[in-house]
Amino acid sequence: MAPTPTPADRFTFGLWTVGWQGRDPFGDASRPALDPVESVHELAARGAYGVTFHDDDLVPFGSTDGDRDKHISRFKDALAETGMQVPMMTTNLFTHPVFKDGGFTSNDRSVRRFALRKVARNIDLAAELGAQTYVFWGGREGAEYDGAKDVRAALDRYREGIDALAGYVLEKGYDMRFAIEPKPNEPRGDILLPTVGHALAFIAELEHSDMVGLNPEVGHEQMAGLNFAAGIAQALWAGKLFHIDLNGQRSIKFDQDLVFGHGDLLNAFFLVDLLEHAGADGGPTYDGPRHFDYKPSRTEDMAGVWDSAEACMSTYLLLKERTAAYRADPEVQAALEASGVSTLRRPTLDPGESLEDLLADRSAYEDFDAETAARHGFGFVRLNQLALEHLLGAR
Ligand code: GLT
Ligand code: MN
Ligand code: MN
Repeated sequence: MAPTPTPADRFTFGLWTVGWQGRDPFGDASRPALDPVESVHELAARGAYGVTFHDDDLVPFGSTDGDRDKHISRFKDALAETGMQVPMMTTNLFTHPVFKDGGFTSNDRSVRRFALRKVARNIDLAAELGAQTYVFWGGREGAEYDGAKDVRAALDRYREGIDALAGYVLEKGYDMRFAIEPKPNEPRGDILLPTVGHALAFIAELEHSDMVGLNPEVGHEQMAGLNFAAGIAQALWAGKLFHIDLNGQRSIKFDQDLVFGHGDLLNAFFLVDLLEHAGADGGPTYDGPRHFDYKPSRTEDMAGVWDSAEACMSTYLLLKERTAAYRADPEVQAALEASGVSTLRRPTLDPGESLEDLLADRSAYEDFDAETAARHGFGFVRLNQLALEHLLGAR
């Protein structure tokens, strides 16, 4: 039996996820438009904690101020009726053709200025709704042709944009941090800040780098052939995991945005283990919302949309249970010990030991028997099989 989600699990969904109508480069919409108010009610009924959205998900691009107010006010009513939260918001800088060459990094300066205004306006709304994380996914910030974009200038403009907006948040006194979402490609041929690593390096160059972190997405790292759980571990290590986009992806291909776990399931198992049980005290390492950024497959009707939202949450909870059982299993603990996993936490040098001391330690080099040390196996395969057996419910 799959566990039942509750708001305490802090599951959130983008309005654009369940609201995706199934339009793709080859086909028209396969589902009707979904009213954001209905999404709030349907997700609340299923135990979600909140929703997230782009400005244009709630207020269609080009709406009058009067219409904008109406959209916002009935959405607020839905939040009040259901108790749903809005912990994260973001900006659509990719759908309207004005952003065809990007927002912050468009070669057209007037577009860059318009983009900054569009973000600032929505940051005000985000603050009003209590969103503490503001995401920047630069899907159109990139190019198809190497000669078409001066990448160094584009990075300057990207930094200028984030610095200016971070300064705005600080000046306004909003309780808000920024989270950059990397993606290697699609819709652009190549996107700037393609991976967690690139984004971390970029953040280090920012004026207000302490208030800027990451919103990594499972599928986006996997599109680049990278290990998502390992990337998340590095983001945590750097103190930069501000938010997360959970979904599924099967190998290096177009962005599939499948249900969480419907891709590399074993990596999802270790991701949940990392998020939930890898803190110093055996508790969570990440305390933000568990946010699903997936697309209900185009083959599904509305019943299938809600089934897929439930699937994301129950997969997460099942993995949480399975990883807890894995950690509690004495055989796993013995295997972890035998594999030296916990020993890696021990510093390589003794307290107070200098490199000079190490150079003087004959046991570390002159008398070290590399042949003997090379002979023992680490038992990683057995450890992985134990994880798989827990994952399959065989233990
Ligand atoms: C878009 C993208 C997602 C981002 C969203 C935030 S929008 O659907 O594919 O990965 O998280 O802008
Ligand atoms: Mn995606
Ligand atoms: Mn995403």
